[in-house]
Amino acid sequence: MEYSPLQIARYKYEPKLPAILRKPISSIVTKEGKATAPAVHQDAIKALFPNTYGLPKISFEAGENTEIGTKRNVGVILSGGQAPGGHNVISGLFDAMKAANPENKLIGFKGGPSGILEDDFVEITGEYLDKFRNTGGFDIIGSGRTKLETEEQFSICAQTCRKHDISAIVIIGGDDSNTNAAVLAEYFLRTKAGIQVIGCPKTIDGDLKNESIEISFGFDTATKTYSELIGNIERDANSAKKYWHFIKLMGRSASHITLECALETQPNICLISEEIEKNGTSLSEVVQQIADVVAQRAADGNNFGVILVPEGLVEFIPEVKTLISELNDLLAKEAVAYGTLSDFERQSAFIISHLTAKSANVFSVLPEGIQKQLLMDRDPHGNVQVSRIETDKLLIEMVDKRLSQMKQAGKFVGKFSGLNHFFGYEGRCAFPSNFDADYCYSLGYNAFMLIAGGLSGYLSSVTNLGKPADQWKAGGIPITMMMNMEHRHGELKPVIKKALVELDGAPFTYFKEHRDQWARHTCFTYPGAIQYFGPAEVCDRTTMTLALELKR
Ligand code: FBP
Repeated sequence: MEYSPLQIARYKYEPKLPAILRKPISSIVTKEGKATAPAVHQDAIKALFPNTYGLPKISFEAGENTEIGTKRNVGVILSGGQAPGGHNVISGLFDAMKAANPENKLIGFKGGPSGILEDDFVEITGEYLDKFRNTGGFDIIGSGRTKLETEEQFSICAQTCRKHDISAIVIIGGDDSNTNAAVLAEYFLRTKAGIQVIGCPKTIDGDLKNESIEISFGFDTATKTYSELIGNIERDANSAKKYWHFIKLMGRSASHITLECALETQPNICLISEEIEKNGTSLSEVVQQIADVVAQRAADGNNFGVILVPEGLVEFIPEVKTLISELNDLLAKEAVAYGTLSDFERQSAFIISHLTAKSANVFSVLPEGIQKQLLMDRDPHGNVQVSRIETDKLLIEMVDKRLSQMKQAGKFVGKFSGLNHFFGYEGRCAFPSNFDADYCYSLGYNAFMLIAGGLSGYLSSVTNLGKPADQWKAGGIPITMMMNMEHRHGELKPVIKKALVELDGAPFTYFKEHRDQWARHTCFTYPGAIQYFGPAEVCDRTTMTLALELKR
């Protein structure tokens, strides 16, 4: 196998740990904080999690740890979409396990949660792991979107663990996977299975965060990768001065990625879904707002610009949101009848005849390509696959039409030529930035410390991230503390609350204060590529979102 020079250099990188975790492993002990409780719905959550409700927060301190050397086998699962740094979580976990007892074994379940159900595994040895240290991707064991949620699945998990003599599982995933980790932890305690469960906060989307989790891993690298590309496009736009670039960015529901990229690159327009929903802005109004900026810049002689669009936008535009929810119900209820329709003309007529008049109207005016995308299969969680809806193209088409009308009315004198881009998969497997490499390694190392402390139902937590790594604080947060009850597919369920962009938060406030200036003038900034070697102020810099949030 051939390795690139950067790969070889990154294998040698030594991730930084918080000071407490740099001590000899047998001289670190857990310290219990105060008992915790979720912010809302305490009674309902307590009833569902009698064994893991109200657990204390955990930190670490110096002390003699006589239990750490107990021989353990641990299982690890990567769940959901790729995020840079996953390999380092596994490296940190492995190194802590081996430091505690060289006989400890790490079993990686392959292809996501289905790996544990099908007992598809690989033993992670030092030699196997070394090819993945500090590199992007999840290819060390693969990932998947199977949900671990039924008692039958939990019982199979217990059987697989017993077969390998596994006493703890680490689940590396987003909000849904960690919710399921908490349910699994509760099941193992209730059935006295003797298996601990620890979660790690992963997702490029940045929507798994709260007071105790400052950032999910992967957000830092993914946004830096997209910002580099956006900056390059801005420079091209400013050089050629002839295109309007519409750039759709991943992030499913939340607009954190789009907002961070806007803070880094200062585009002319950046749409934030959460604001559009709050203001009840219609699709037609969004189009008008964009057309107005294009017209203003054209009046100044600038027939070019850059617009950032979050991939989840359509789900936040009120009339499209209602349409999607009607379509979800309709496609579920009428699956059989709908399945017999052979071509799009018939499918579309069937859909229109079953929607409310308002939604039928919204559906009818959408371009056929978008109509088809809205009817595509849902993901295993029942969500529309927003990454496959070409909102960028939709907006270009609609803005173009609106500008033609404005031209006729003498309100637009200029040219409009739109180009579309979608950045998503480009950033999910990038070499982790130093921040993500260090953060992930710490999360994994820390996950083992929680296991060694006999804990279950906890999320590995590393905070104080605005400071250099040696000042980071390591610990564990009971997952039940982050839960609330939400309606999911018609049922009230305990879930970790998804963190959307807060419109009174520091990152959005900063953006709001500057966006008018960025719209009219050309204030592009060019972040350039992620730097892995060089001065700390360049290489270890975290996101503006985190910096602004932690400054408050
Ligand atoms: P997770 O929530 O599992 O971390 O995945 C995030 C994400 O990258 C979203 O931004 C995107 O909408 C989705 O995954 C794409 O899913 P897929 O990888 O299945 O195409």
